[in-house]
Amino acid sequence: MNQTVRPRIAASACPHDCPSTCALEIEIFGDRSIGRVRGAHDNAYTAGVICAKVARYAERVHHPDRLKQPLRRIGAKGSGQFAPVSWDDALDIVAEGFIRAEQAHGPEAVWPYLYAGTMGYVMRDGIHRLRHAKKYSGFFSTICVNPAWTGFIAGTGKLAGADPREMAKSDLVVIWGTNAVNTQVNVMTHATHARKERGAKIVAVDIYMNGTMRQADLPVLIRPGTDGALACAVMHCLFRDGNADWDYLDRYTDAPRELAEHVRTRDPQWASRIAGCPVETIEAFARLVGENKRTYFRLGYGFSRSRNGAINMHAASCIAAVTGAWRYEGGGAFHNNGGIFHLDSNLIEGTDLRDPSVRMLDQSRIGAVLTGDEDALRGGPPVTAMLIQNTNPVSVAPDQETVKRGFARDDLFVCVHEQFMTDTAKMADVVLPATMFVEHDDFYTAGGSQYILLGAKLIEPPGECRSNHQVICALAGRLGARHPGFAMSPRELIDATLQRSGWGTLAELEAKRWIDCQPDFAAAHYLNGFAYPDGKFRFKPDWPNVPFRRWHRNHKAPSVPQLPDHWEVIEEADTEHPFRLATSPARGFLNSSFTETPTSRASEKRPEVMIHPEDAAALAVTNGEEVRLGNRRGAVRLHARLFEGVRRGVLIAESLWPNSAYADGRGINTLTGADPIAPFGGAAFHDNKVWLEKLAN
Ligand SMILES: Nc1nc2c(c(=O)[nH]1)N[C@H]1C(S)=C(S)[C@@H](COP(=O)(O)OP(=O)(O)OC[C@H]3O[C@@H](n4cnc5c(=O)[nH]c(N)nc54)[C@H](O)[C@@H]3O)O[C@H]1N2
Ligand SMILES: Nc1nc2c(c(=O)[nH]1)N[C@H]1C(S)=C(S)[C@@H](COP(=O)(O)OP(=O)(O)OC[C@H]3O[C@@H](n4cnc5c(=O)[nH]c(N)nc54)[C@H](O)[C@@H]3O)O[C@H]1N2
Ligand code: SF4
Ligand SMILES: [Mo]
Repeated sequence: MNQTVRPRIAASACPHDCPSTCALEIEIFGDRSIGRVRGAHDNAYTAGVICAKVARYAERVHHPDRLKQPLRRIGAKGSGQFAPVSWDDALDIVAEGFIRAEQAHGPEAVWPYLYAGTMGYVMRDGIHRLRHAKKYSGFFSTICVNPAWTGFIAGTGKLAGADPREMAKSDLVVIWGTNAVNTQVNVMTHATHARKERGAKIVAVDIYMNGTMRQADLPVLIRPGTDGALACAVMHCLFRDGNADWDYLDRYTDAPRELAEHVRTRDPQWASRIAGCPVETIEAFARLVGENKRTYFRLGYGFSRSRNGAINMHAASCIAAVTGAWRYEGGGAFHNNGGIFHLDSNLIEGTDLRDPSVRMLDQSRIGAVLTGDEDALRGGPPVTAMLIQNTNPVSVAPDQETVKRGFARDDLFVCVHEQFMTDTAKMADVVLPATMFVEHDDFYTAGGSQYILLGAKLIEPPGECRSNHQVICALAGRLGARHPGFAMSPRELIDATLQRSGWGTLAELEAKRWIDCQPDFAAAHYLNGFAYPDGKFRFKPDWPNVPFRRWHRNHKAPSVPQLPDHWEVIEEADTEHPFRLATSPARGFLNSSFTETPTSRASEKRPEVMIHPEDAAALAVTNGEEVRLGNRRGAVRLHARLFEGVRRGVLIAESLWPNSAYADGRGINTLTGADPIAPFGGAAFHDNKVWLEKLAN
């Protein structure tokens, strides 16, 4: 790249699966190169700040290892032996593979599998149009948001909350179960603004002293999976100390007296025994919440990734209703804004072609699905063909040994469309090279703020890379799939979708760069009532009927506690497995993305597990020593890092390294389970019991 040439600056949006969805400004050189990436200053949420890994995006776009031509497998499955092939031949092979599967077992034998490598609507969701048109097996998305969204909606009735920018106007910001310093820097921008401008306090609730906890005025360090107990004790104190807003409770909530009675026995002593944090810390937390009506609860995903995660999310969200914090600017709760954008997704997803009788397969249970588990297959045919876009399940999915056994099947035909030769691409029969966000047109909505943003094509892709949309439309042609969306360009799809959804035109979005979709104060704070027919917040949700993904009940409704509580369904440690392991996100990576960029790899160094020095001493493990972690699902080898900031009995492995970065090729998800989280599924990535041993040498 010739840095003496002055670049032009182009607007874009970060495509990654991160709540922030930052508004970007990107240096463009000619029609093939990008330079530095910065956060847009005039975007009120991004406010000029982005994370380091995306600031260095040129490393990823211009990475020498990018896939640049279609490949066909020539060695054994997983051997990594591929030969180049033309696009036409590659697409023919894929279409033939799908037709063969359909002829043998019916269309449900084909399973299109996706996730959020790009959050762009056109590129991420177009694969649904193909599956609806062909009646391929459905994709029940559970791996990330399911427990958290269900838990939040259980209370409010809707996935939306107080304007995230209001954090800057709060007197107390509670950052609960999200390591915002790593995973969404902008939360810290607004929370620290409140601290500077108003003397606001920051409370963080987490299971280790991560970067966010270290910045908090009051870090509340608890045992994994015990947030329900903490929330109950905080509510106990609020009722006890006269800090409950009874006028608000009577007007806006369903069962306040039952709740008050229920938490009367759940005092800080009770919670301290379960959650492990001192009674004084719980009292101090409750006092801060009680004394500051403008308390903003920023509830993250982390604490929902336990077997009781949906219940715990709901319990935490109840606190704001007890104090009536919702009444005040800078007060209330927020998790995600998915409920405010009301997009008409039909042209992109082909929802008009959806046949509700087609089975839905659980994303998180991909291992069970591919190894023929009858329950996972829901009584239907085996899966014998897959198209995979924007995801890397051989690394990111739980129960990795089972996933690997599934992908190793010789009777399974797999096409992976990717930017890099990932753990999943290595298992494919056909690998197709994909564009990156600066190389195609798309639009985005932000989960953690309130914008619709445009990310237009800015440069030409390298080699023969093609976008997801191009691949889906080319396959649709070969497979005889029909829908108006297949004949439209990405720009036409964006324009038509915006217009149908009431958000203007593409030309308008292009001129403005983003649309601020923030509902007004009364709506965002539910001052006209919560989103249930009676307008009341639910302390006592009707769990099986929480208004989320009503169209698909994948799991038998388990008996979930009716009121907020500590639900004892987590994988508690036992004598054989004395440790609890969480696999929290690493700062330099984004799931398995950026594990290929040199500066991210350098910042993360190597796969490590954090352990308390006294636990390490008891096992005679020294700092930096290689150890083995295991449970009934398998074992992994990685290096111990002694750290006072984890609790005794808890281990933290900031993930997700590629499997090849581990001594024996087994990644951290070897240890995580795929049994669904109640009530609607999900993966309990931070809820694992394990043993730890020194390597025998
Ligand atoms: N740098 C970076 N950024 C990312 C990602 C990444 O991998 N790396 N991933 C992206 C994605 S896909 C998502 S969904 C978001 C997720 O972002 P977050 O909302 O931050 O959720 P998690 O990343 O799962 O975990 C956040 C924190 O929850 C803690 N935690 C785990 N179990 C418990 C518990 O039982 N109780 C409490 N109180 N805390 C617990 C973890 O230790 C961690 O510090 O981040 C996105 N941003
Ligand atoms: N142990 C553990 N496991 C976890 C988690 C955890 O906290 N701990 N977090 C979980 C969570 S929250 C999530 S969301 C999942 C995420 O898991 P994934 O959705 O698999 O996310 P990534 O690992 O980022 O992989 C996305 C892939 O998409 C590719 N990609 C990006 N853009 C495009 C595109 O436009 N076209 C195509 N064809 N490909 C593209 C990237 O190169 C990358 O390889 O992981 C889960 N796994
Ligand atoms: S903070 Fe999140 S949205 Fe913003 S640039 Fe980084 S990964 Fe993208
Ligand atoms: Mo996620």
